[in-house]
Amino acid sequence: MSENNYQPPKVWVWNQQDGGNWSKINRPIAGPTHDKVLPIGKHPLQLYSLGTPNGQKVTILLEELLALGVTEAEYDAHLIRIGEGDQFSSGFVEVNPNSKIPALFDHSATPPIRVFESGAILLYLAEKFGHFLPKEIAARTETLNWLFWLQGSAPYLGGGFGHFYNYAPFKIEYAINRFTMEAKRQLDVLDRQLANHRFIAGDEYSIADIAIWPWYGSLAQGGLYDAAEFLDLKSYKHFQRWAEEVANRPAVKRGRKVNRTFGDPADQLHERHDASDFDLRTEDKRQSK
Ligand SMILES: N[C@@H](CCC(=O)N[C@@H](CS)C(=O)NCC(=O)O)C(=O)O
Repeated sequence: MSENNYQPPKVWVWNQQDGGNWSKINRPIAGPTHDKVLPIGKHPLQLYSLGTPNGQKVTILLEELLALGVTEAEYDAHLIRIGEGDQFSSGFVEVNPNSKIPALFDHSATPPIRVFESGAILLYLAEKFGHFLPKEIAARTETLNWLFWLQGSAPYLGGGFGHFYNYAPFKIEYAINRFTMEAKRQLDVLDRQLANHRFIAGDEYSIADIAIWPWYGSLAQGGLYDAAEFLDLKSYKHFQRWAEEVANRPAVKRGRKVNRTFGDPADQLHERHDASDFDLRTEDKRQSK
């Protein structure tokens, strides 16, 4: 194994040059960097987000609710470009003091309710509308087990494996080994659970699937980090079967497009204010005008 000779100093001092790809946005302090009010659209639900896996969780749930005919779940999705520091505006810090997408204001309440942390947003919307979270105590608890599992596990996949395998300015064998081991262990957890269940928490599609798919399902389909071969993803057969079934749901396909700023322009809907935006305002259409 390769080594280096770095010794931590007595007191850590921030060196902005050290941050690799994310050095522009990573800071050791919280709080706003500039004054800016958030835009407010026409629906009660105002989402401030970006089409990363954490952002996709919420737009997939909202599209699933709308597909069930829950018209009160209509929403405006405003784009927060985290690479440009939009998450540090005074308005965004009011909706999420942690300065991370996704964040939601529900204006159907007075004063409006703020919801941050994608897991909290999924729980809030599932409870508010009474879908995708079973009411019976055992099934509800199992669903929440997996929702909390995802919130605790995904940072090892994204901030750990994804960071060191994909984003770090140089490859560190120790870090890649440590987080690959954990990512593969997590994949095996999912594969074993899905060997006996159609969906993550049982027979019913739920916010557990909606939370887990954008991270692990997308990874399974080669959509994250281009690591399918490295992680030998095809060997997790039950997990692959589930990933494909969820990916084929029309609401999942729509939810993945919202606030997306990368990939095929036909799959990017930077802002969503109306259901017709999927037909009229994707980037391919906007660019050809
Ligand atoms: N635990 C949070 C994580 C959210 C998160 O990490 N969001 C990232 C994008 S996926 C972000 O906004 N990063 C901006 C930053 O770190 O400044 C959640 O689940 O909502």
